[in-house]
Amino acid sequence: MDEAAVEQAAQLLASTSSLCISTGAGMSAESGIDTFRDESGLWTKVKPEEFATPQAFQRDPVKVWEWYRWRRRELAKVEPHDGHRVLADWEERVSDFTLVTKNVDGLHHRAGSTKVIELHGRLDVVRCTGCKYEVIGLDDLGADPHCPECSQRLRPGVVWFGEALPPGALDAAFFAAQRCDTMVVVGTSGVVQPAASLVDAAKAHGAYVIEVNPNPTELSYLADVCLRGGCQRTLPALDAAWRRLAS
Ligand code: BV8
Repeated sequence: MDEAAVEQAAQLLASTSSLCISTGAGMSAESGIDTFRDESGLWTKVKPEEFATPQAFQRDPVKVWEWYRWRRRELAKVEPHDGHRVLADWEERVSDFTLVTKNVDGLHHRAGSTKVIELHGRLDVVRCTGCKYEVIGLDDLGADPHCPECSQRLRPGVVWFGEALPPGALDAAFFAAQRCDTMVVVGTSGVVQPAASLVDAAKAHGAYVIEVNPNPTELSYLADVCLRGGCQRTLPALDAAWRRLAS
């Protein structure tokens, strides 16, 4: 790991008074959850237009549900890692702290984070397509679950491509991005919109940007510091460097 880059990033954190974190699928890779666009990512195995759009669900709800049923089963086996726990600790380190995630795995909450904005919903939420009924948790709901209240089909509580993000969440995320003085972007390729534009919004008003990602991304050009490593080790190393400066 590039010690000088870690030190430089720690200097930025030591002087932040408004910190915004933006995480993507790479945040959970080392917990054992596939990312989407890495060489072994989900989109190399299935096509998003066949599994992650309202049209796909309309076309073949049982096929789409089966894919989410499999992802929910996999999610039930994994735990947050030290990188998730570091971000949970940082809530106490900075009074104005926001964690925005595109992840649907709930691992930030399980690691103890409370100030979380979830832009794309949750895999452990299943909701009715016909009424307000919803089920929380990862229990197996069978091959083609229907609502016990109105008998309509149930669907995953996630935001599909072509669906609007939860309006309150998106506004709150941009509000945090536009007021932070430092943004740490962890484990995202920066492809999916409008979430990816949060970094532009932060940069546009002069925030420092730290990228934590083993690979260069579409957002790297906006970063003041790039920490090229997996977040399970990089975030604890950054945390330790920050604590040394603060002591
Ligand atoms: C919207 C939930 C408008 C579901 C997800 C045509 C029609 C309609 C919309 C569009 C269109 N063209 C473009 C769009 C916009 C579209 C979009 O962005 N498309 C992209 C593909 C170009 N966006 C949308 O459709 C959004 N909605 O625009 O609505 C609207 C407005 C009003 C009314 C109606 C409509 C909705 C987007 C949400 C889609 N849902 N997920 C599910 O999970 O099944 S997206 C899903 O993919 C994730 O949530 C996440 O956001 C995204 C994956 O991105 P990343 O998190 O960045 O992950 P990725 O695999 O790409 O990268 C992983 C990174 O981690 C890599 O860089 C890797 O190097 C790094 N990494 C790996 N290991 C580690 C690591 N980093 C650190 N440590 C490690 N160990």
